[in-house]
Amino acid sequence: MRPSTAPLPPTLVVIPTYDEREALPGTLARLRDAVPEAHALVVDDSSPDGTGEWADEVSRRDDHVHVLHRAGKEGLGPAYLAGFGWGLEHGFAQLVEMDADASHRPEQLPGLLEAVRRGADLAIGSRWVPGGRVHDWPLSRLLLSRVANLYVGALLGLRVRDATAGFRVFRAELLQRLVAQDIASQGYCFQVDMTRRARAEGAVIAEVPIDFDERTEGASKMSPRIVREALVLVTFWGLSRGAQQVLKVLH
Ligand SMILES: Nc1nc2c(ncn2[C@@H]2O[C@H](COP(=O)(O)OP(=O)(O)OP(=O)(O)O)[C@@H](O)[C@H]2O)c(=O)[nH]1
Ligand SMILES: [Mg+2]
Repeated sequence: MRPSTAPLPPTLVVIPTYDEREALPGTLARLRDAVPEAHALVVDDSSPDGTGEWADEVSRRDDHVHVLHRAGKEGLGPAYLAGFGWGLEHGFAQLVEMDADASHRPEQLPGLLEAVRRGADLAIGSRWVPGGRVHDWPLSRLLLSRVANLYVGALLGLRVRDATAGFRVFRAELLQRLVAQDIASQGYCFQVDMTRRARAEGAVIAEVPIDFDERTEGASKMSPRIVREALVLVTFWGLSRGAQQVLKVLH
């Protein structure tokens, strides 16, 4: 897909961080090069390693970089919701989710933005559509992501190959409707939850193939607790969906 030359609608890239002092500088520099018109909002949960203070310093010399400080580590979902709230208040027309650890290539953001320009309300950078790739993941992580996505697909019928993906662009109008709902999920299933709610809103969802790189700096925040939360919530959502379908047939 060739990116358009039309001016970019006001765009905010929300980057949640917890102890990303090593990884964030490279990611931010690549983002500023790849899409210079876009603004970045670092949402830092008081990282002990000084990520937030470093981002403050950058924001003083770059008016396209902003920082939101939160009191403590509360998980990915609440950090994104805080960042989205800030972005919607400041009038951005599209809001991007991107990890700080360079697993998502900022150079591939124009492809996602182009999908929104062509009509998608939500563009998902997908590892599991043709052309999508994961580099340097151990077999265990590959299996976890594949199995999780097959499970989500079977239970929730989202018609999305990579429902746990964290590289996304939302049109502000859609996001406004989603954040008005009560979203409690914190870890991975936050992404599934947003996808499920976007489908329920009748949103146009596009999956764009991406290259996903294993992080080379800093430590993963993935934990058994996050996997458990996803398993329990996805199963619960699947059962409620099944029950609703049965009720519909009976009426
Ligand atoms: N603000 C905030 N950011 C978080 C929190 N947990 C994770 N993050 C950030 O969310 C992004 C994704 O987290 P990762 O640790 O890379 O998790 P992951 O990509 O699922 O796991 P890996 O593939 O192992 O890296 C990174 O930018 C993290 O710094 C949190 O509790 N608060
Ligand atoms: Mg990561």
